[in-house]
Amino acid sequence: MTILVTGGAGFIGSNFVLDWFAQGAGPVINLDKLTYAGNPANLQALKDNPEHVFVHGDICDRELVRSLLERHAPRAIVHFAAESHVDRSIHGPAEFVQTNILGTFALLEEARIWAEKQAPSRHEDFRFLHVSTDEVFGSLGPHDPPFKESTPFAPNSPYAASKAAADHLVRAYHHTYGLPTLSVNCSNNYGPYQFPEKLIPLMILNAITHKPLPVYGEGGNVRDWLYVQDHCTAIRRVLERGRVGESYNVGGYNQKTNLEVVNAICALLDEARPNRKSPHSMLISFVKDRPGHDRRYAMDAAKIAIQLEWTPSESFDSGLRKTVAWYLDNPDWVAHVTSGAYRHWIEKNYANRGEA
Ligand code: NAD
Ligand code: TDX
Repeated sequence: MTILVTGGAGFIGSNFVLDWFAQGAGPVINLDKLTYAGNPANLQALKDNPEHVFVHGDICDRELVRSLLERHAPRAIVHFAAESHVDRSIHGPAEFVQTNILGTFALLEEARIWAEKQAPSRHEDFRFLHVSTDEVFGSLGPHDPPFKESTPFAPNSPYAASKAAADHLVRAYHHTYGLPTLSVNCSNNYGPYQFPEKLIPLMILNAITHKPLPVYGEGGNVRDWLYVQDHCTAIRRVLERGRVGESYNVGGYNQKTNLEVVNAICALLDEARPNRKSPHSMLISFVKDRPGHDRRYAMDAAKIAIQLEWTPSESFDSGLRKTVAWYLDNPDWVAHVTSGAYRHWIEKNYANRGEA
């Protein structure tokens, strides 16, 4: 049966849709506004697949969402669509409130109204799955235990606050209206098709073009890296077997400082694209820190491991090797996403950072 995916032309959404078809899991209606982060080229492999229906539109457009639900009667909504970059939320939070909070509200309302009109068994089988983030839990100190599902929310950036608000709405729609919801809070994803505003693709692409590698602060902030394919497997598992009304933390068990990540990328590029004059790590440049920069994220993913038997299968070394290879092997994709508006963003975010 059909599912409705939102944001399926973005990084995680497109990996999810490609993976969904690779599993032969059924038709997908893919609703995406194609913001700067949405890229139809990510879905090129599906261009002749009649089971993939791409709809260019906004999740805030309630009439459009209503018509898609009525026409396609999906068994689930898998909701990825969001403004997703913390630095952009610092420069301009309004879009984050609009899409992440009001857009999620629009989807929840239309899903609730539609689901309530279905036969009881159909209503019971329907799922609304929200893809959220570890950032809703705030920042950890070096010796704090990882975030659990029960950790209180303490979002610090406008992005994190908007995702936390969306999580709260999802929870309320289950509690108040009985909408069969599920939430996944995951750590930093990396892998193919990630827009190069995020740490890993930015560093790969800057390094191969011999540009400085801008590490915020002293590079000691820690993230828990999750290979995107593992995240897609976790989402499928939660959709199939997750307990309605609950949330699941998903992490990669790969806590690394940013400097460790950047050095690992440089070492892989020294192998793949040796530079006779100097190692790639010579390009590292410590720049002014992100305001309110969360120090550390780490996920306790025991609940999904015990209840749903999911654990990640990629190690950081193998996942990073695949990721670097993908960016080196796809120069056309890279050329397309790094033109025009991307250059404006790089100028805006990095021009006044100087050295730390
Ligand atoms: P992304 O920025 O790469 O893609 C977002 C997609 O949503 C784009 O295709 C964009 O066009 C679309 N979109 C934006 N606004 C829309 C709107 N109003 N209507 C319809 N489509 C719209 O994001 P991503 O990294 O793939 O993240 C996907 C989801 O996962 C987000 O909800 C994000 O908060 C969450 N998440 C991401 C990470 C990560 O490391 N990337 C980690 C945890 C959670
Ligand atoms: O140029 C940079 N230099 C740098 O040091 C960039 C872009 C980032 N960083 C640091 C900031 C973070 O400590 O690297 C770390 C990772 O940064 P991002 O890739 O921007 O990710 P982060 O802020 O951790 O948020 C990500 O994980 C949670 C995603 O972007 C979110 O969508 C997700 O919810």
